[in-house]
Amino acid sequence: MQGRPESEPTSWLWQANIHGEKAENPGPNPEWNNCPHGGWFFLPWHRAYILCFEEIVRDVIQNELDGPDDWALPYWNYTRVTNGDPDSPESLECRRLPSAFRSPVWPDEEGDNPLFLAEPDRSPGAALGAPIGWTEVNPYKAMQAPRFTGVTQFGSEYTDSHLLHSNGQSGLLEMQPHNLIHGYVGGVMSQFFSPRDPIFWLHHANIDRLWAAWIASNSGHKNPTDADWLGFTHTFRNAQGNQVRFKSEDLQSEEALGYVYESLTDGVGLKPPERLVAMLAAGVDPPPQQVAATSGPTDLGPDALAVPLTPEPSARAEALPEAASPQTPNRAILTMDDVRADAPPQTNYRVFVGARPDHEEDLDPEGPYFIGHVHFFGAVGDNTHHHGGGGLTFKFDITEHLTELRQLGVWDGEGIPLVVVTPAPLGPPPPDAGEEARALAAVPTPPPGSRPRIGSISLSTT
Ligand SMILES: [Cu+2]
Repeated sequence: MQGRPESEPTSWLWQANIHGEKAENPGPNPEWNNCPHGGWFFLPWHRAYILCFEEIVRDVIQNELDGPDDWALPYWNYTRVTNGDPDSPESLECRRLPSAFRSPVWPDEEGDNPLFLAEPDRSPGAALGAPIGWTEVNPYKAMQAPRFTGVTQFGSEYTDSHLLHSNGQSGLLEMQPHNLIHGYVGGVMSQFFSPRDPIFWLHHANIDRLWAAWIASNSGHKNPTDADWLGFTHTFRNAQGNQVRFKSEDLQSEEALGYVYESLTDGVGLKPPERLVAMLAAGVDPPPQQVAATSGPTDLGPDALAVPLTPEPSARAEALPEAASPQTPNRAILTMDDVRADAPPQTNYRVFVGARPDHEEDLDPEGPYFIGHVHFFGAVGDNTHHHGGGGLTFKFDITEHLTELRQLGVWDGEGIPLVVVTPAPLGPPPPDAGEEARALAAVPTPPPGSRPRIGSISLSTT
């Protein structure tokens, strides 16, 4: 497929272009640049996408390589945990970019491995096999979501156009582990032409499996019943290069589509400590009042960065402590707007509120200060054709979080707690990695010129 010309629908590049083109000024092909993110078509669209890709690969394997006719696309089970311990050697192994993708040569030491990409097309950490942190992949919150539709639900909120790429907010599964795996692998995977990296397809097979697992795990878990979702048509190409169309309605059962997963119960998340209370903010009504904000963009680096927010002079001093009280229905919402980078930053970031940046114990993703993640998937370089020139938006409902900080006595309700942003650390590289590699992998460092940044940060109350 990689040897076929880009003009052929069954070529590697055409297939990747369906998701997103690499060109700065993409051409007018209506079948390209179609990936839907931050909306409720994310799951059905990607299911049909990997199904057609699998059919094309199987056709090559069968007819050109004389291989098995039951070849199937594998899934990368980075959410797998053995013995209930995310830090066991086996669990860590599952969260490394698989070794078949990290070696420049085939197992017989010959030739170029077509599954391999060199830096900077992948992050240094992923390239070395340093595992992504469990905190970044645990799908528990998504898998427990009672409904499909809604920002704080499994599959994102009502979406009127499938061409909504990133203006909307990702549903829980799309956010984690999906977006954070894109950010961990980095390089090509952090951009909309991510399917050029072969690991893309195994990543999405696992996301697809988790959708099937969510449906199978609870009879109350249902796909949308709205005609706008059910009736939406997704267009792809089959192994003969012909157009094939699927309605979301016809993409609800993997068995009906002719495939099953080895397991729908392996790697579906572990209950995190009770205090992980911050969540994506749903549509907020009435419109929130801003109580504090940054005055300019915040550039992120390799170190924990404290971002002070300046109080809004017109805001009532009691607005924030009122919201952070179990006795009032008011909410406190932290919003990060225009999150973007000029080149792949090769790391995800963790966000804390109320933490002391120089106290490592405060920067614990299971501690009371952690509120969530920011990533740069689809907001790298010139993405104007994808989301109107703006970067990504993240909203966190930190109401319960602030209430807990008051109860713990680390915030007195006066003043604005510090926002602290720090790169998400990776686990130890494989034992055979060199000393230099270990040092490199331990602290993810955005490459010079990548300039990951948050355009503005604001704190609002309802
Ligand atoms: Cu993806």
